[in-house]
Order: sequence, then C-alpha cells, then structure tokens
Amino acid sequence: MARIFKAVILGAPASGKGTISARIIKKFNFEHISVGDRLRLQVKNNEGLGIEAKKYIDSGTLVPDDLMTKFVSNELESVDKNWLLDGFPRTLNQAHALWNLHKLDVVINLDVPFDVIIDRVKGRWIHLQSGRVYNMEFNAPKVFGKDDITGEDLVQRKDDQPDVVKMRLEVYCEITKPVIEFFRTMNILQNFQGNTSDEIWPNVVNCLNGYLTDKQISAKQY
Ligand code: G5P
Ligand code: MG
Repeated sequence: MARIFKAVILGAPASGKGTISARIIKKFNFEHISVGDRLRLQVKNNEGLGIEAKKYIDSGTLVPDDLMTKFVSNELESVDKNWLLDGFPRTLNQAHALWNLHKLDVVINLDVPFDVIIDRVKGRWIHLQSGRVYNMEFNAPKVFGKDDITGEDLVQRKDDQPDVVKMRLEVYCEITKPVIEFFRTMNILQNFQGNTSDEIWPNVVNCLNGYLTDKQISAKQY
C-alpha cells in the first residue's frame, strides 16, 4: 500500500488556506481536514468540542491546546489517505504534539500581506456544512447568498467582524508565527508569498508535483 503523505497548510487568518486547500484536493488525492470548519459545524450543532470552543472562536482567541490536540488526533485517526491539515498547529505546544504523533512531509505556509487580508475578509461568505468559501469580489456564488452546489444559505462568520479580525491577527503574530520557525528548522517548510491565491497557486502545484514524483504517493491527476 502507498504510504500516506502528510501535509499542513499554515497562514494568517483569511490568507487563503481554505481556498488553496480546495484547489489542492480537487487536483491531488488528499483529504482536507480544516480544523476551523469542523469546529464551526460542531458549534452550529451545539455538540462535541463546539460547546466549549464557541466562546474562543467568537472572540478571536485560541481554543486551549489540550482540547485542540485531542480533537485533531481523533480526526486524523480515521483518515486512511494522504491528508492536508488546515488550521493546526497554531501554537508551539500543538506543533510539538503533532510532530510527536506524525512526521510531516511538508508544511505549506501562505504569506499574504495583512492589508490585503483585512480588505478581503469583509466579503467572505461560507457554506457551513461543507466549508466552501466565497468572496463577493474574488469568487462570488452564482446566486447571491446561496451555495453553488446545494443551493443552501451562505452565512458570514461572526469572527469576520473587524474588531475580531484584528484580535485574530494579533494572536497569529504573537502565538502562531513561532510555529513557522519550528517547521523551518525541521527543513519541511515551503513558503508562498503573494497578494492573491491565483498568484500563489501555480507555485503550490509545482511544489506538490515535486513531492509527488515520489512513486509511493498517489495523485489524482498527474
Ligand atoms: P479558522 O477557521 O482556521 P483562520 O483564521 O485560520 O480560521 P480563515 O479565516 O478560515 O483562517 P483562510 O482559510 O486562510 O481563513 O482563508 P479563506 O477562507 O480561504 O479566504 C479568506 C477570504 O478571502 C475568502 O472569502 C476567500 O474567498 C477570499 N480569497 C481567497 N483568495 C483571494 C484572492 O486572491 N483575492 C480575493 N479578493 N479574495 C480571496 O479558525 C477559526 C477559529 O477556530 C479556532 C480559533 O478560535 C480560530 O480563531 N481554532 C483554533 N484554536 C486553537 N488552536 C487551533 N489549532 C485552532 N484552529 C482553529
Ligand atoms: Mg479557513
């Protein structure tokens, strides 16, 4: 059996992790595990970690490490194909915990200027059930307020309000940035700079194609 390729995607809030991840899973054979999407669904259903996590998410602060690490290791246990973890780790404790459990192949870091992020986040709408993400200027839904695939309602995230976005960016600078350095010292960090996802995407494809020349790793289109 082919071995499982293990990847993480990092980046500031609204840097395009969900957008680039959706393109990766469309092109390559990965399962996308977006920690934020899975938490939001549990918040909506008032179940599992969602009950405890709601107050942290709404205020733009981080859910405690022990809860998050348990949540993510459980989510990863049932995955039997290449995976792309989005939104974890976000603290050095989480990074060490993940590294102890899984030796990652690559960490994709999206490096997008904060002024670009602040501008684009205002136009974000999401489909809660699937995590599909839209933007009124960049990738608008075909029908305003409706998901392209299911026709269900789109919602705006509470934590996309300007004061909460500011808090999330501060938390990112103080707590998450050291995680990038941690993976740099492990020699698995790939940094992608750009103002748009379209600019970043071809470089991500080249990078993953490089890894996927390894015959052990299966790809959808190759
Ligand atoms: P999340 O859900 O992981 P964030 O803050 O890391 O939240 P977010 O907001 O989901 O990340 P993203 O996925 O990086 O952003 O970005 P995206 O959704 O793809 O793109 C943002 C917007 O820009 C979209 O509208 C998209 O269409 C648009 N866009 C993309 N590219 C372009 C472009 O080129 N041009 C334009 N104009 N627009 C574009 O975490 C949420 C909370 O959960 C908790 C925390 O409370 C966190 O705040 N949490 C954790 N807590 C502790 N530890 C962890 N590991 C945690 N993980 C989650
Ligand atoms: Mg996201």
